[in-house]
Amino acid sequence: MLKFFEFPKSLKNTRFHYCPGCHHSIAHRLLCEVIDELGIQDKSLGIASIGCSCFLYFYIDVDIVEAPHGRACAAATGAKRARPDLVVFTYQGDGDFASIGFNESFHTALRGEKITAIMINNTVYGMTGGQASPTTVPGQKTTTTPEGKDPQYLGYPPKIAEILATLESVAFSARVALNTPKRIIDARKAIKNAFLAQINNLGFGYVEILSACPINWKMDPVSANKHIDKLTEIFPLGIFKDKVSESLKSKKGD
Ligand SMILES: Cc1ncc(C[n+]2csc(CCOP(=O)(O)OP(=O)(O)O)c2C)c(N)n1
Ligand code: SF4
Repeated sequence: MLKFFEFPKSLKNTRFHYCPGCHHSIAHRLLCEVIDELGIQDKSLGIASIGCSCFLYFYIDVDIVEAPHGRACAAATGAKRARPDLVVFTYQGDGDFASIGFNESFHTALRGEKITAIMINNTVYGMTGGQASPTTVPGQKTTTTPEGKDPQYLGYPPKIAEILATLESVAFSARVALNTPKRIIDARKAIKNAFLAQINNLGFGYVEILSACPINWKMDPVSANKHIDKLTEIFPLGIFKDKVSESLKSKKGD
């Protein structure tokens, strides 16, 4: 019988602690599907961060190190330099990657470390109760912006995928979303290419995933999914840098 669907080998068969409608769990599954497809379970090292996904090791059956408070990319740098044979990835929220950890994240990309970084952008600090993060959008109500975020006071949200794409050392940079089946398929391809950037020694690989946080957005899961469409007006989906496809094309032309 032809099998279309199976439980990923590298995803642990356990219940997620995430809130109903949270996209972290979809992102975990896609990550595991890619790890399985590339056959890298035994040589993958994940670096977990602070935030709702800090218990990554409960769910993903690869070696995982915890490097909270924005230090995931720095820890990944050390691990990859010490063990270049490993496939090293970080899994971070926007609060972790783009706020407390922006310095580490940016400079790791700037140095072109051969790692893969996945950033879950849900526009808030989810774990701590929905405070504003740099990616909180203008007008968004959070626990620290109860009247709605005023960008004149707190700044406009940074477009991290586009910013990183400007760096020579970045081999792959994309922004994806998980609120429709087509977008989930595209997200999977982007995650795979961000790993191939590392595996083929091309440079830093980055995927930003627009993710629903229904509980802190104070929405039901369906409305939160629809809200992602609004977010794409501020954070456009797309592939902003892709040396992976370029290198595959040039290899075919050889
Ligand atoms: C030194 C320090 N700074 C900040 C915090 C608070 N803190 C815990 S999780 C977190 C960020 C979580 O937000 P995000 O990275 O967006 O992940 P999410 O929970 O939304 O998935 C922060 C700032 C802390 N615990 N310790
Ligand atoms: S608080 Fe938000 S990010 Fe955290 S588990 Fe709940 S829905 Fe997901």
